[in-house]
Amino acid sequence: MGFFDKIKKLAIFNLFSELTDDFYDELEETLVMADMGADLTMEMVDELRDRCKSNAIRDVEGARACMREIIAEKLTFDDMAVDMSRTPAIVLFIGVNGVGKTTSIGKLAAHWKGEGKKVLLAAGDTFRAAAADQLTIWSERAGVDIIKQHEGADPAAVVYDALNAARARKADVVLVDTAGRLHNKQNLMNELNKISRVIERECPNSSRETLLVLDATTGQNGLIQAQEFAKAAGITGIILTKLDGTAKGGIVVAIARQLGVPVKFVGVGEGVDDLQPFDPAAFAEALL
Ligand SMILES: Nc1nc2c(ncn2[C@@H]2O[C@H](COP(=O)(O)OP(=O)(O)OP(=O)(O)O)[C@@H](O)[C@H]2O)c(=O)[nH]1
Ligand SMILES: [Mg+2]
Repeated sequence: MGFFDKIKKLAIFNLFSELTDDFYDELEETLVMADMGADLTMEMVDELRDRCKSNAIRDVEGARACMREIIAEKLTFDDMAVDMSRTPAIVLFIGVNGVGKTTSIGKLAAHWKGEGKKVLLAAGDTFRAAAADQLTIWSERAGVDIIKQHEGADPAAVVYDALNAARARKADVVLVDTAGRLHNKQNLMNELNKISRVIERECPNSSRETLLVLDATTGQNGLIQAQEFAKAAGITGIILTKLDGTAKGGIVVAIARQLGVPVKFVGVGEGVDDLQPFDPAAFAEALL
């Protein structure tokens, strides 16, 4: 079983034998149903028609290969990997409530630890005591250190502590958890800015990423929210979780396209191995 086997294939290419108008109509409908969004669907189907015409492709298998290329192209950016060139690299995880921030940090901590990196977790969600407890369980599971404070502490102060610890312990990467928040809550957005300022001040030479965590099952609505969020906080990549819970893998393409930043990881389950670096070509192949 490959990692993307939990994503439902779009069967359209098995239903037709010729590239008729019916085929293209059905393809459009299938892509919209898969959460690609109407605009992106039109754009891609037009591209497919053009490419099939200019390359004299007349069979469905040829069109399938062509469509895979188109999808993979839309998902490929220069900076697919998390930048860890300047240590301690700092990765901030943000997003609305319950999308999978803490779980993704736990999975990534295990993943990077497994690669031999020294990982440190920062429990920047001080909103509930349970949040730090949850992250602590993940830190124990992954065998990595965690820096935390009491409930209600200033998240920026936790991050400050974590960065000092990271320098002292020569950590390769610090993963910063934050409380779930809505993009339109200005005070909570200011809190993220404060965290960013602390990072900038304490570790001006570090590699930095801000990853927006999105729940794939919220589909097109989540996309609109995410756009606002990205505007308010600034993001360098996306983690798309819960792709196992939806038959609508097209949301991956729509999000990367509309936010203009790469999907860097996808989650397909609650287990420690259910998060992986995102591979556009493998994904396109799984989808079609
Ligand atoms: N099926 C599935 N469940 C996931 C995935 N990622 C996270 N979850 C589950 O989603 C729920 C919420 O995950 P959390 O990591 O606590 O989410 P969060 O964004 O930290 O939530 P808050 O801190 O409350 O904002 C948990 O039950 C996770 O196990 C995924 O890729 N697939
Ligand atoms: Mg959390």
